[in-house]
Amino acid sequence: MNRTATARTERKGDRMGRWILAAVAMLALGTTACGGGDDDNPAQSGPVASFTPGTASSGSIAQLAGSSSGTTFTIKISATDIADFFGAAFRIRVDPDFVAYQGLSSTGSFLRDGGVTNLDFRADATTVPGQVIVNATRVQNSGGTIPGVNVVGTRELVSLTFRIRTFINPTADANSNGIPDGSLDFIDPREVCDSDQPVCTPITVTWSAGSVRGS
Ligand SMILES: [Ca+2]
Repeated sequence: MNRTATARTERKGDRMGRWILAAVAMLALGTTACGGGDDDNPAQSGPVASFTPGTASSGSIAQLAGSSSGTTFTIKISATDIADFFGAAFRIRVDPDFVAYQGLSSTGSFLRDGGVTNLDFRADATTVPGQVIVNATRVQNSGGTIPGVNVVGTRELVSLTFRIRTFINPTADANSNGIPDGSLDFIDPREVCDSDQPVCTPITVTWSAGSVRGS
């Protein structure tokens, strides 16, 4: 170590000493050196989404948990013990100030069973602000030979991804618009159809929605 470097080290040591004294003084005063505790870790500074699922009882369509990362979360729209399931149409209402729709995935849908490709998966979140209008159905051919699916146990119909815009208390209505801020309620029109032709017979199901917290 040459003389210059030694001198620099000594000066650095002086600065460290002063910094420690300053820190001790702040502790003594009950203050903190960094007011935004997460400044050095942006990944932890924003809200994180936490989804609470619905209940997948027999004869239900329920929102179950998929993956989640930061503000983004995916819910699995799942059917449980429903015979001759041909298709479903429903809406999910969100509070648009708090929750934004991101996309639909049908990759894991039971409607694809048996290699059926006559399918129609759609989600429209722009026609009615705050409503995600979902269609997930097989499409019958002219011969009426495409069957419904006997759903045994709990299986995925589609996955929907959302993100939260801010911190959310799911049961609060902070913006006073009459919609709980973290709700993901199923709303009408909503229907599950069997494979009857030319007009399907509606299947009565229970609808079980979840909600999201941002904290
Ligand atoms: Ca609200």
